[in-house]
Amino acid sequence: MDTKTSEPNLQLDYDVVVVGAGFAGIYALWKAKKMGYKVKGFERASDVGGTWFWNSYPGARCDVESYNYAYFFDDSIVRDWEWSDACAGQEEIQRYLRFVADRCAVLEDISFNTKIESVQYVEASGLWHLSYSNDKSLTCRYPILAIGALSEPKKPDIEGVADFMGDTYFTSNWPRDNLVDFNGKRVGVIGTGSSGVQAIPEIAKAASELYVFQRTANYVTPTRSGPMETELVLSIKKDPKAVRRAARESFGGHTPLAMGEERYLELDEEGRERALQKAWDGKYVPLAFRDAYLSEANDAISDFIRKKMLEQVDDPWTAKHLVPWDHPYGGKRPCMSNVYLQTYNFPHVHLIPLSESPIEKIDERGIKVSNQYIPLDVIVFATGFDAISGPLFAIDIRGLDGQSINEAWKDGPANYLGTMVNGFPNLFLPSSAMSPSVLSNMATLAEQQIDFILDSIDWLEKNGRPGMQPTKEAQNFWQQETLRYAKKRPGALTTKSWYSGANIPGKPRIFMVYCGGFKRYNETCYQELEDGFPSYELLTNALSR
Ligand code: N01
Repeated sequence: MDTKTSEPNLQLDYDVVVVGAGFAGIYALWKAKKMGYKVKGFERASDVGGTWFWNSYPGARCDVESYNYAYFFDDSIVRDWEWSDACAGQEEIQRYLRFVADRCAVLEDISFNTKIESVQYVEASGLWHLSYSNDKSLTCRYPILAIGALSEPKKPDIEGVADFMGDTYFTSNWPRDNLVDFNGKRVGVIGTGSSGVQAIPEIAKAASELYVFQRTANYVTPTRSGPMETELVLSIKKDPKAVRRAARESFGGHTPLAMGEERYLELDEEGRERALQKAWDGKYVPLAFRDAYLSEANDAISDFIRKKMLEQVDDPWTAKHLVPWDHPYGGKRPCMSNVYLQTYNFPHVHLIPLSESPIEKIDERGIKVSNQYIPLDVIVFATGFDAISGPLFAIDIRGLDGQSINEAWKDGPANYLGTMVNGFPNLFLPSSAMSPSVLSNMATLAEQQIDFILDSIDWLEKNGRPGMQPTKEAQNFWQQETLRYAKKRPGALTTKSWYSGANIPGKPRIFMVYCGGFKRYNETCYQELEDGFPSYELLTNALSR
């Protein structure tokens, strides 16, 4: 279809189309409907859940506390749901999302098992044209692509993957039947990020031999998983709105479990060690000091965690290789587990550090690393995602003049406030680049961004404006802001991480997460709204811009 000029009289099918039925998508459908818009949802999976649908590998669990990692827009939902664990597992979170979708009566609005293939702006009519299921399509004025930041698995980039004759699994797309049987098998796991760290101890319970292929070691601190504190639960249920307000006023989109009361710079060596040990015992070691954001404080935290990690592994060679010496704490996404490091104390679990013995290739029967050949029955890829921009690139998205999002972002993501892109009027992108996204509580972010997006749509409708897009100047400013705060975050610009696209060969290296804090982000969004969107171009009619 000619996106530029054709179809001036395109029929409007829906006001709002929401793609994706995870945290953001479910809330968007409910809220848009409640505001009186005609809505439609699409989900490529067979059920709601998003991330929590696909990543059903053994051991999958959230390491943000459940009482924070939840919706707060409806008091009765908060009061009627009981979490069984302070950090709920995948199955429970997916069940929770189904419960919410059901309660909000949005299931009937969603077409499941339906992948949106293209999203194209039709300038002549000022509408978006979405196509799916090969030959079906519809139009809307406001597409909301709630497709998540970690939903496009990284494609295997190891020679010979397709030759392997044994079973292969991806943590990011685990079989729904749960019939994966590792019993008595020789298993290889590639990848030691959050998914690998959670799956490895579970796989080790059944496998006869387990080989872990580790390219980069990660920080691993104790998980906060365990029983919910009754008093905390009662206080949350008493006033959910207060929790919601507090989360938006916080730095990370949630209330931290605890935080050190003293400042690193004001303590002597002994005081620092005491504060670190207290924080370790209380499971808040990243926030051991009030000024933990300082690089000196972060260095002390990193060293302390390294020391604690070394203590948990019996074999000194394995211990040394499991510890991240190459980057500071927080440079990559840290992991949490009480059992991961100890797993290497079992005689059948072997660490293969790829820094010393890189993978040469995979063949029919196993993996060849530089100094040995390892025969395997099963390979598990815990190799992560083409994060943040990858999910958008997997859809053919075209804006003004038929420009694709891939072209617009060929040098890295450019947007304003993480939600809108110049050249793509009325297209909304929650949980995308340059929002607090993965460095905040994604559940809080989902509610905040959908509120802001729908309030913006409502503003357009009430002011008789057919559309908006951020100016290029606003985008440049936001890129600079994102960079300015990234510079302050220890390790952000010096560590190879998926935060900056370094895990995908050829991807531009841009730090893609806004780390100025949730409060500042929320305030900046709502200041725009209050001031009538000064950083945006407001369309006067469908054709003018
Ligand atoms: O993915 P990752 P993930 N050869 O990219 C390695 C969230 N999450 O699925 O670090 C060899 O972190 C790669 O090595 P390197 C969370 O935000 C949350 O584990 O690139 N190795 C790395 O070790 C998390 O950060 C939760 O050198 C290769 C691993 O594979 C995000 O999802 C649970 C390789 C990928 O780690 C992604 O986590 C799970 C290759 N060719 C996930 N390619 C919780 O809330 C990649 N690797 C607990």
